[in-house]
Amino acid sequence: MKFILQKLKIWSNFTPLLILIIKSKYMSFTLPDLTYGFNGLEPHIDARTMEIHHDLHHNGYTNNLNKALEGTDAANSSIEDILANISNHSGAVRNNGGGYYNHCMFWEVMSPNGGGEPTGALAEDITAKFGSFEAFKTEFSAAAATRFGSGWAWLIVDATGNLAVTSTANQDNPVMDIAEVKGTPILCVDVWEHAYYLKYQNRRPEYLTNFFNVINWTEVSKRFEAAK
Ligand code: MN3
Repeated sequence: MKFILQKLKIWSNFTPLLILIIKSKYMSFTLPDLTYGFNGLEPHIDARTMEIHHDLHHNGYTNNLNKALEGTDAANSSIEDILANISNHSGAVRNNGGGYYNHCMFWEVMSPNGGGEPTGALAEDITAKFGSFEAFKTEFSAAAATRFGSGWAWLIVDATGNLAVTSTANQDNPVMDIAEVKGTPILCVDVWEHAYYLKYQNRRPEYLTNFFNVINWTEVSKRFEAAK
């Protein structure tokens, strides 16, 4: 009996720790694995850039987001909910929450089998909105090329169901309540120098031309259908 009581006492001492471990397991964001190898997007995006970008940069945003949310009411929220109310959060949540979300999407809208042009309803909407796929490509690339400093370019579905091209600074995105142009992003490109500098140095437009060779239009179409 004494032995059992002792055992119970030992476990009860650990209870707060166990709760903390369980909580941290359930209430934290995790770095997603890439569904292709670091070299999967070669020669358009080089393996070393992908490795550093995913394992160091995206991992950093993920860990820092979890740290920034620790002990707050939002620790249990979805990333979309956090971003939609970002004006109520700290700068650390804004930067790292954006960084977390944006990169999760970025990996998915690229593929080793990517490139070409979209088909179906998305292709029709792009032509209706921009005039042609080429005209869309020009507008999207210009938004990405002219974003001063670090940021992202986006193709979004806005509140009225229309496509729009936009860009944001730093790790901001169109999901955030503070965004100048809000909507549901269906395609994004990272124009931080860490996304292209090893291979392209200061030649951002060349990186953007090559980005079009890896766009996963199947995934973009899926996001388009869900957002409509
Ligand atoms: Mn990045």
